[in-house]
Formats: sequence, structure tokens, C-alpha cells
Amino acid sequence: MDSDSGSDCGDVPNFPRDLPNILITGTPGTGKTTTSEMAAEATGLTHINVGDLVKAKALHEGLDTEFDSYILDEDKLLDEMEDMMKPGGKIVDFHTCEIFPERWFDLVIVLRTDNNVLYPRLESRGYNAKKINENMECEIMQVVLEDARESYAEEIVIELQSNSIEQMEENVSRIKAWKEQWVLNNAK
Ligand code: DAT
Repeated sequence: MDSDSGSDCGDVPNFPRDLPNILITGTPGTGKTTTSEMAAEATGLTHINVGDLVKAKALHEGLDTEFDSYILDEDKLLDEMEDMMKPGGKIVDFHTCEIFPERWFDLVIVLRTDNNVLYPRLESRGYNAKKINENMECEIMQVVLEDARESYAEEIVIELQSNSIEQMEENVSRIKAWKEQWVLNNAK
């Protein structure tokens, strides 16, 4: 793992940027991609769908057939993303949060979904039973939330409910307001 990855809670200096970087994370199915697309539209920031990037640039070590997902090549991914993150203005959408350098992000949003809502979302994606169970357990055990809290400063990690369209719209409004405030606070 990269020596300055998010899992290090040490004194990591942020590099200056004109626009903030936001990480939107959570268990698969909680609404990361939909929320990120809407938030990018609302804020003018650029959405980076990390799963798509991994596939498009082959930043993986092949397919894990048991879970039907790619085995990430973290070093390749971080190298690919470093220059994208430097100027700021990115909304990064990924189900894992602890692999990234802490200094990349100004805000980390963890989306949460109730079990009875998440299950049918995962089913309708055609996931196999093993993958559905793994993801349900991940959400029930709050794995992503705990990883985010261990990897980033407490004050930048925000948990948001994502069960309904109304909540998603509210989340996007909050992201937009937060971004506008960040720009005011960091104006040169
Ligand atoms: P993720 O990127 O976290 O895997 P997604 O954005 O692809 O999730 O959403 C999965 C499905 O659930 C998709 O059909 C949209 C729907 N969805 C996501 N968040 C929702 C919400 N808050 N309310 C209603 N539907 C939602």
C-alpha cells in the first residue's frame, strides 16, 4: 500500500487547490454513481467513476470469478489518479475509501441504505447470491463508514442516508451548498 494512503492518520499536508475534491463512498447499491452524477451536474465538479476507470485502463490483476469483480491494482490506480486529483474539482465515486491518500480529499461522504431497500437494489443488478450476501453484510457491519472514519479526519467524514429519491436530492443540495461554502472559504 502507498505510504501516504488514507489509512495513515498522521500529519498529512493538503496541497493547495482552487476547487475541492470530494469522495463519495459506500457499499455497492447505496447510490454513489447516481448521486455523484447529480452532484457533478449541480456543482460543475468532474465525476470520476473509479470502477469504470479500473476497467477502461486495466488497472487490475484480473477477475475474481468467485465474487465476479476485478482485483484492483492499487499502485496503478493511485498513479493514474494522482495528476487528476492535483488541481481539485473532482467527485470520486468508489466503494472502497481507505486506499486513497488522505490529502486528496476535502470531504468524504459515506452513503447508507437500509437493508430492506438495499437488498432489492442488489438483486435487480443481477448479482449472484454470494455477492449480494457479501454486500449486505458490508452494509450491516458499517464497514465503509468505519474505514472512512479510520482513514480521514473526523470532521470531513459525513454519513448520509440514501434510501429514497428525496434523500438523494437533499444529499445533492447539501453537497452543492458545501462546495459553494468551500470556494468562499478558500478564495484567493
Ligand atoms: P452505487 O454506485 O452505490 O453502486 P447506484 O448509484 O448505481 O449505486 O444505484 C443503484 C441503483 O439504486 C440504481 O438503480 C439507482 C438506485 N438508487 C440509488 N440511490 C437511490 C436513492 N437514494 N433512492 C432511490 N433509488 C436509488
